[in-house]
Amino acid sequence: MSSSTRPTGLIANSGIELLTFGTPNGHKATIILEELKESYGKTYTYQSINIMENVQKEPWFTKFSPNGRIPAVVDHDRNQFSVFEGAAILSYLVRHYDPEHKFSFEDADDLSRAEQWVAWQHGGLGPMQGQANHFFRLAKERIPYPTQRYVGESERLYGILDNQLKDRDYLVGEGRGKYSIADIANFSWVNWAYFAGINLAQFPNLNKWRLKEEPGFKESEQKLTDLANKAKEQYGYNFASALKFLKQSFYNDPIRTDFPFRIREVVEGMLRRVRQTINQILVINQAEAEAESKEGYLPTDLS
Ligand SMILES: N[C@@H](CCC(=O)N[C@@H](CS)C(=O)NCC(=O)O)C(=O)O
Repeated sequence: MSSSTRPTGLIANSGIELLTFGTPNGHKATIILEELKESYGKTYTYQSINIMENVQKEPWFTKFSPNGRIPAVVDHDRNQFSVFEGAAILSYLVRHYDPEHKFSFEDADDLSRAEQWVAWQHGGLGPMQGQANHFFRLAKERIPYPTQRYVGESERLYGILDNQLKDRDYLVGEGRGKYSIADIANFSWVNWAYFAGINLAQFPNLNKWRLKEEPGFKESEQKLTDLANKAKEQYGYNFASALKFLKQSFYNDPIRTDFPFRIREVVEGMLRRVRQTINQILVINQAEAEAESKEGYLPTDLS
């Protein structure tokens, strides 16, 4: 990304300002803010904090998020009160801006259950799947022991989630459950299962789990597929040339973590991420990428 767009401080003076990036932890905050916008008209301002350019380590940012990680929110209407850590952000936003408990619960026991599943994601699923991402896909070396440990532990956790969703649509709430912050926290990670090498087909209840079945979702997905197929025909696309592109310009470049393998345009944040990624891909240094590939840096499954 060009340095002229690098954020240097807050940009809003009222409402919520979200400081985030297009990762699973980032999506948690974006999704709840999008839901509050849709339900209550609560708009928010966002800034994309490019974690590959270490914007999250700068003093102006760590003032709001001391751990130097995204996401963080700043509430300009409450004296710039700032919140870091996804779980705390979800709780803060529903406590202050979800008066009808649309994404949380009035009942103390259900509220506790929702908090338990958010905590479970925060302490288990997120960290373990994060490590699985690293060793399965991103590490410079393929090392079997940590790969099986973290992918395996993530799969165990998916099994727990799958079991909880047996006979219900959402993690918490009476009957088939009610969509809440518990689902938002966990969905954000399950949505990236493929990236950690986790095959969702093993988990039937998660496989069918959707954040929400938007009207027209399938139709719009089909439209995208049709467009892509037409484009392939038009340009004589073939799979081998795509692989070559990935090898040279993606897997061998530090920006590889941000490639949209599977674009689910659930929230605006994801759209931003896609645009950002396309910009990054355009500025790839081809020579460096080729040099790295000579050092045997490619994932073996793509060579
Ligand atoms: N427990 C935190 C984790 C936040 C986190 O790990 N953020 C990552 C992106 S997903 C980050 O900012 N990484 C950049 C870095 O570590 O410098 C949460 O759920 O919000």
